[in-house]
Amino acid sequence: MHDLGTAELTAIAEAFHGAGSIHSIEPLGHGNVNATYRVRSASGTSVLQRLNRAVFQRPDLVLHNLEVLTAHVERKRATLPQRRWELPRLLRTQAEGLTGYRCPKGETWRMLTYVEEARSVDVIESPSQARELGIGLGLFHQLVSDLPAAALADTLEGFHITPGYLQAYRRALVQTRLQPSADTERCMRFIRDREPICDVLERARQRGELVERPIHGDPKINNLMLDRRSGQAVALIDLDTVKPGLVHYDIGDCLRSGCNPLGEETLERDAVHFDLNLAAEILTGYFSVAGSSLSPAEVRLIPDAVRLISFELGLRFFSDHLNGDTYFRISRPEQNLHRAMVQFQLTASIEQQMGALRQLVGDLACTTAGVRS
Ligand code: GN1
Ligand code: MG
Repeated sequence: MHDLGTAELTAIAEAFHGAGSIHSIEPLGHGNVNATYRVRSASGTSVLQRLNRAVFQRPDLVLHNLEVLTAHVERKRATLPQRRWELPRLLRTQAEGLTGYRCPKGETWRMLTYVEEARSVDVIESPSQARELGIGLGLFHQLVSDLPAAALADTLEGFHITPGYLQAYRRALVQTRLQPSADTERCMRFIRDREPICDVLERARQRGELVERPIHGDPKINNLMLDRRSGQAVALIDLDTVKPGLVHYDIGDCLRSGCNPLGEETLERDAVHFDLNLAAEILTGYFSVAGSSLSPAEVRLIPDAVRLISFELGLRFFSDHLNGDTYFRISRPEQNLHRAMVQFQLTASIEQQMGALRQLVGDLACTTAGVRS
C-alpha cells in the first residue's frame, strides 16, 4: 500500500469519519501523481488522497479551487442537463471542519465523495464509450464556462504550456546522470525534429485566435466515470488542475488518451496507434454538447492540439526519466522512458493521419449541430 501502513492510513481517514468508523482502505485507480485510496466507513464509501507535494506546492490552493468549483456547481444545479452528472466534493475533518488534513509528516490529505455505481476504464472498450467521453468533456466545459477565472488560483504554473516543457527538457538533458542508450537517443531525435511545432497553440493564443477559459486540465479516459448500468458519462474526476487554459489542452488530452487502444502503459510500443474511428466518436459527442461555444479558428486548431498534447506528454515523461523520476510515480525501472516512447509512437501515428484528422474535424464541425462555421 505505497509507503504508508494501514494504521497510519486509518488514523488519517478517522480524522474525517470519526474514530473506530473505518471498515477498509484499499488503493484506488492508476494516478501518476497523487496517492489514492477507497475508504469504506460507517458513513459509506469515500476517496482518500494524498496530494503530491513535488507537484502541487500549494495544496491549500488546490483545496480552495475545489471548494470554488463545488459552490459553482451548486449554484448552477438547476440549469444542469436532465441527466446524472456530478463532480467529487470535499469532506471536512470532524474536529476542525477543514477540507485538508496535515499529517505529522507534513503532507496534505483530503477526503472526497465517491461516485457511486460508476466505473472508469484505462482504455476505451467500445465506440459508445468514446462518444460518452466526448459528451462528458463537453458537459464539464459547459459547467465551468461561466466560472470567473479570477476565482481560481493557479495550482500548477506553466501546466500544458509546451514551450516551457521544452525548456525544462533542455535543462534535464544538461543535468541528467543517465548514460545515453539507443532508446534515449531515439527520443532525443524525435523531440529535436518536433521543436518547431511546440508553440503552435501559444502562438495562436498570442494572435488572439484562442482565448483562455476554465478547463479540466487532465480529462484522460480514466478520469471519466461511467454509470455501471447505462454506460453513460456521469462524472469527471481528478479536479486538481481545473484552471483557466485553452480548451485545446483538454480536447487534445481527451483524444490522445481515448484513441490509444493499447493504453499509456503498454509494452507493445511498436503497435501503438491512434484510432481515427474513436476520434470521430469522441468529437461527435463533444461537439453535440459544447460545439456551439467554439469559434472556427478554435475548431481548426483541434488536430494540431491532439498531436501536440501527445507529444507534450511524451516530452514530460522523458524529461522526468532524465531527472530521475521525481514527478510521475513509477513502479518499475525505466517506466517513464517507456511511457514517453508510447506517446511518441502515438504522436507519429497521429502525424501519419493528420490529413484525415483535419478532414474529420472539419466535416464534423459542419454536420454536428451547434458548431459555428
Ligand atoms: C498525470 O496523476 P494523473 O495520472 O491523474 C498528469 C497528467 C498526465 C497524466 C498521464 C498534474 O495525471 O498531466 O496527462 O499523468 N497530471 C499532472 O497519465 O501532471
Ligand atoms: Mg490527474
